[in-house]
Amino acid sequence: MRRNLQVDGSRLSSRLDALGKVGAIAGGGVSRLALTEADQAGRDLVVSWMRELGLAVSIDAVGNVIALRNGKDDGAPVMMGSHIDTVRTGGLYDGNLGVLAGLEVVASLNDAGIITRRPLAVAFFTNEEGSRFQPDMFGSLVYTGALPLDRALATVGIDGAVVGEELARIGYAGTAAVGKPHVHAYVELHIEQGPVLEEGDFRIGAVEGVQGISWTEFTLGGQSSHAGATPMRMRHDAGYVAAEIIAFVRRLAQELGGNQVATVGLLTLSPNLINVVPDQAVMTVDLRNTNEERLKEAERRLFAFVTATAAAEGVSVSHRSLARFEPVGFAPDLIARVEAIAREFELPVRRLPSGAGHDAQILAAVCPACMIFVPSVNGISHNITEYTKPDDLAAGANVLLRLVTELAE
Ligand code: HGY
Ligand code: MN
Ligand code: MN
Repeated sequence: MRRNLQVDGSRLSSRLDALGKVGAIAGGGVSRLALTEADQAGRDLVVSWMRELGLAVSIDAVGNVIALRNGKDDGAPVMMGSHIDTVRTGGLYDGNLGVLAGLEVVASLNDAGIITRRPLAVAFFTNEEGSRFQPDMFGSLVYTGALPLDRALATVGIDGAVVGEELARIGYAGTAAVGKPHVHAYVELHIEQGPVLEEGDFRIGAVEGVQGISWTEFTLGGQSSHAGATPMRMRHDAGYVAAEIIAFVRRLAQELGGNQVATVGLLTLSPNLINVVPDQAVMTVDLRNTNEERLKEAERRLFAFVTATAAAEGVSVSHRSLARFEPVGFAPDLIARVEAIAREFELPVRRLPSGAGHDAQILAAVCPACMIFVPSVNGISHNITEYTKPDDLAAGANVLLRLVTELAE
């Protein structure tokens, strides 16, 4: 294998820019929520590139797309992948980099006339973000058998859409089987989405694993009443309880410290009118920690606070878990290889945990898996100003190329 093989960074950047035009929103960002028309258009574009590169494309029953490059031998492929669905205020790189860098690795090997011993695969998994349909890492959970297909297809989104119907509508209700993963090893290149690499002037992150994730939806039931005529002593104000919870989760993260983070990202009041005391609030709480025991402590404190605050206001509470993942560690030998390859390429590298969830944490249950991070400028992501420098995109893709070709021999 030619050890000095490099990717074509400008070809990678031009594909990222082209995909970034699909579902483009004002200000330079992207909105391609899972299984929307914009997601369909993004899928169609990436599948066309996969076919242009001579890959055999398969679509499974939950819309995961896996493109295969034959090796000299048969057997399980070395897989590169990520996702191409985005949040509503998405950027050009979250997920897209891992998929398009996989295609760039294939294109570079094609240009060099190199056939690896093991087959290679480039995948994008359905609905990694989990914004429209929960849980996140949805497609890779089904692919690995961790989420039953029938439950996945019946999942109802925040807009009332049903996964199975949306897959059929956009033409990605595939026939390839799910729950039978066939992967020798999985490598995901991804932007860090936080400030750690940039703050330390590192160019590559050798990701140790992914922190635990706890997503809960609370439905608070109060009593609508007149904003002017109802004395404060008579109120059962669901909006007030929601506001107390929002302030509490910030304090909770500060009190627990360390890696603890806490977010209320979704809040819907009804009837949501200026002169009516809200009778219902639906809200989500996202808690994360690298330490499972601390994450459980955070959940315990949250539920105790919600119960007491709602009871004091005479407001009812119901809740449902939308996602729950324990922290995951990646394959130690692969983490070490990411670090060593970066050093060989004279790229400043450090180990770090991932703050965001990724498909790699799900694949890690069925094969050796790892991630390569590249810096996010200003540590910003899930924001239309998300940016990673072209040289860093290429550097990450070169580390991916080297590691994947090693694993494929
Ligand atoms: O929420 C996450 O960590 C990922 O963006 N799905
Ligand atoms: Mn992502
Ligand atoms: Mn994301």
